[in-house]
Amino acid sequence: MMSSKKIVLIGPPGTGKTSIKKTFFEKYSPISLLKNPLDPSRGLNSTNYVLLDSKLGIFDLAGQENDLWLSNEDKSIFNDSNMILCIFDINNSLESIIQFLLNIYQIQIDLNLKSCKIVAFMHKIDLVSQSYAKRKIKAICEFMTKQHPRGANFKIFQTSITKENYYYTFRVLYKLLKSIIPYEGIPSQGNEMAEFNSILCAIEDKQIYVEKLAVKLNIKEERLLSRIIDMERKGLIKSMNNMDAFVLSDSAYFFKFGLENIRKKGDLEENLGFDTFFFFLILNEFNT
Ligand SMILES: Nc1nc2c(ncn2[C@@H]2O[C@H](COP(=O)(O)OP(=O)(O)O)[C@@H](O)[C@H]2O)c(=O)[nH]1
Ligand SMILES: [Mg+2]
Repeated sequence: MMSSKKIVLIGPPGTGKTSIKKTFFEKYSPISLLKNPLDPSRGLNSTNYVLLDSKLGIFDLAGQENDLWLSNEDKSIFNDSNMILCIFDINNSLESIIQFLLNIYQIQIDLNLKSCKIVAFMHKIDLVSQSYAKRKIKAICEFMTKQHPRGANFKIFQTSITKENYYYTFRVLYKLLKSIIPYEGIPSQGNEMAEFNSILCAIEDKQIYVEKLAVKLNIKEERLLSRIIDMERKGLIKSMNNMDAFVLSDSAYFFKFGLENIRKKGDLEENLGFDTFFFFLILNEFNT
């Protein structure tokens, strides 16, 4: 039996809810999401994903209709949610962020969502200085813990889908996902995953030459090619015209960039990165 989990994404219009969902869960290019904004979403867009033995429903609530979701009639949208992820633009006003969070806490009480986690993302962190972000987050945390006692286990993160922040943001998501779905370590298909991981690590440029890479990894070209085709299916790689050349997808490239930076600094256990990669890889849209 698959367990079902529900995450609701909510926040003011234009904060990046749909971009986060599309790039991390569906491997859309973060570069094009940043360059060519999506049409503003309307209403409710829910998508089902499979993650290990769980079904994961992600409900993307369009910001334009917040008054509706937060009003009495439509609050039912939050029923049975395991997590409410409030996504703000770091430049949203402090007052509006706090008011929004208080509304969400009120919904949690009204609907008796006892085990539902409430998390805030201060998104587009790339647009501000670190000290600005730090001060703002401190102010929010102080309000939520001191002036508003229910917020004692309130969690808040700095996020962005830009190259410099992509890996960190996914790691935040990965930890949140792990906290709501049953997970007992990488399952048996882990060997295949390890192979994907070493392929990803071995790619030096954005371009991939199968022949060269096969030599480097000391595996047969045929085998490498079939792995690459699997990776393409997972959105990590894109093939060029005739299967001779491949490129990493933008999302995989950003992910790898962050992972390597952390490895360079030497403060990452090999396995931690692999675990994150594993989650990044296995998030698949579930077509019904
Ligand atoms: N600077 C910056 N812009 C972002 C980021 N994420 C999304 N955006 C932009 O924010 C705008 C709104 O994004 P969208 O996902 O449609 O927001 P939604 O209305 O909350 O679903 C788009 O122009 C995106 O390119 C980010 O991390 N940094
Ligand atoms: Mg949207």
